[in-house]
Amino acid sequence: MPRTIDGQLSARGIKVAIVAARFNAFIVDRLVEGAVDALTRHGVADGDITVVHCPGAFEIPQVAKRLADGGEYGAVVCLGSVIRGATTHYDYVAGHAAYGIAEVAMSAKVPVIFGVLTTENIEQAVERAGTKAGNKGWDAALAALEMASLYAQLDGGGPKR
Ligand code: INI
Repeated sequence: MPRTIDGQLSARGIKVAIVAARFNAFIVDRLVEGAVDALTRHGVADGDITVVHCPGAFEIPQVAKRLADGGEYGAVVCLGSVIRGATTHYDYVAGHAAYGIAEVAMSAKVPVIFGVLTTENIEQAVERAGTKAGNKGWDAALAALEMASLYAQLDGGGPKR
């Protein structure tokens, strides 16, 4: 039997930061609700969750970097919503958010999770923010717990508590 390493989804004691863009807040607020619900249902205390708001998805990477490097949080969840119909500079905003978060994630010691919706229209965003396609904030929060647990095993220490 090969040795396998899997992250667990229970994370009592972990501190989680959520970076949430205020742009398209009617969508992003639903993602934040989903993320907080997922975290608390899996054992994260309310008081161990911090939500940091920034203007838009473009600013998420710079805020996430500070939170990831600060040493206080065991995971950072990035939430936003970029809707193509709403802007001509969709590609710049969505691309920068994705590449920027990936860049932060690669150098951070803690997991930095991509929970930014990039959709063609408002309807697709609504579908992913708690209606027929689930809630991507919830999914991102679970990815954060799994990755924090995985890092703890791969790095040989416990998750940041
Ligand atoms: N920010 C978003 O988070 N989503 C969008 O759809 C969006 N649009 O459409 O432009 C958006 N723009 C703002 C951008 O993220 C920055 O906050 C702004 O350009 C200031 O740097």
